[in-house]
Amino acid sequence: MKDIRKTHLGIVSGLLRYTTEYFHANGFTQLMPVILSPVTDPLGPDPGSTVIKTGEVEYLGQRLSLTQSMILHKQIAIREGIEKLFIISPNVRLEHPKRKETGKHLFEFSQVDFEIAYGTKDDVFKLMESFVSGAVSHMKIHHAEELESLDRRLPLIGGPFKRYTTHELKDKYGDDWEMIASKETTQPFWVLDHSREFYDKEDPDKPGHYINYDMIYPEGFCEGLSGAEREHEYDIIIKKIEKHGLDKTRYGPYLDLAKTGLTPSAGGGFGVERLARYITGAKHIGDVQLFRRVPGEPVVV
Ligand code: ASN
Repeated sequence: MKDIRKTHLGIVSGLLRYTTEYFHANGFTQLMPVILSPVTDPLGPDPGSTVIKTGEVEYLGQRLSLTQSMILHKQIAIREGIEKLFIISPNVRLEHPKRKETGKHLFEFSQVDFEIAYGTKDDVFKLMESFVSGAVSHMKIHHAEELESLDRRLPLIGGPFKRYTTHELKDKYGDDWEMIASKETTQPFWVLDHSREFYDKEDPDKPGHYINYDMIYPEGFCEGLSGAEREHEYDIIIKKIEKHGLDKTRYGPYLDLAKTGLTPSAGGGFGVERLARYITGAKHIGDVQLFRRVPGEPVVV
């Protein structure tokens, strides 16, 4: 194996260890992932998405989807009474081959998905600002030689991160706001108010605005986390599913539970490989995977 590949994998391993310890130390229960389920994240509507189709398996007469994210399962777990949870979960998103060029897309990756019962966006911001700042300093101390061999001079970071809205960044930088704003800074930042999936909460005081957020890595590494405060009221969820033109029958088991009451929560998820790419400075995200899953590249093993 090439030395550089080994170095990347050593850093991924260090990040997994740091992540697991961080969430445990903060009182989160680690859950096992599910890979097949009748319900999964619709990942939209999102005009920017290039997911071609949802992976599906027919098994004993049931149509099961491959997990695109565990968001709906997180809401169900919170409803079951688990107050703070996280999962390192394989996500399959069958992206268009043109995504190979972005350097940040994979069609199979691992997401650290977490959720906090009765949490707010500020709880998530605090948790993640301390997580990312801690990850950077941890890696600089404990993986100094590897970072040196990659010639990665990783700037230290600290919270609180700046907060913007999608609207102000679009007005300032145009449609390519994410890349331009990311390249202009050495510090991660938050971008609030994205019009997207039904499970992200619409601001009751400002219809058409959303209490959701992305965390953007600096230096051109772009989006690393997305999350939100959640819709938990059945009537609102149904209205949004209808408005988005989604097939209600695909969400049957989730909706049955929502009808009997979901618990308010907030959370988010970040890709392990995107975090590793930012830490290592890898040119392409596929370089931090041992078994590459890059859209448009044949799968070797
Ligand atoms: N994990 C994200 C969340 O918690 C959802 C996603 O990955 N699409 O909101």
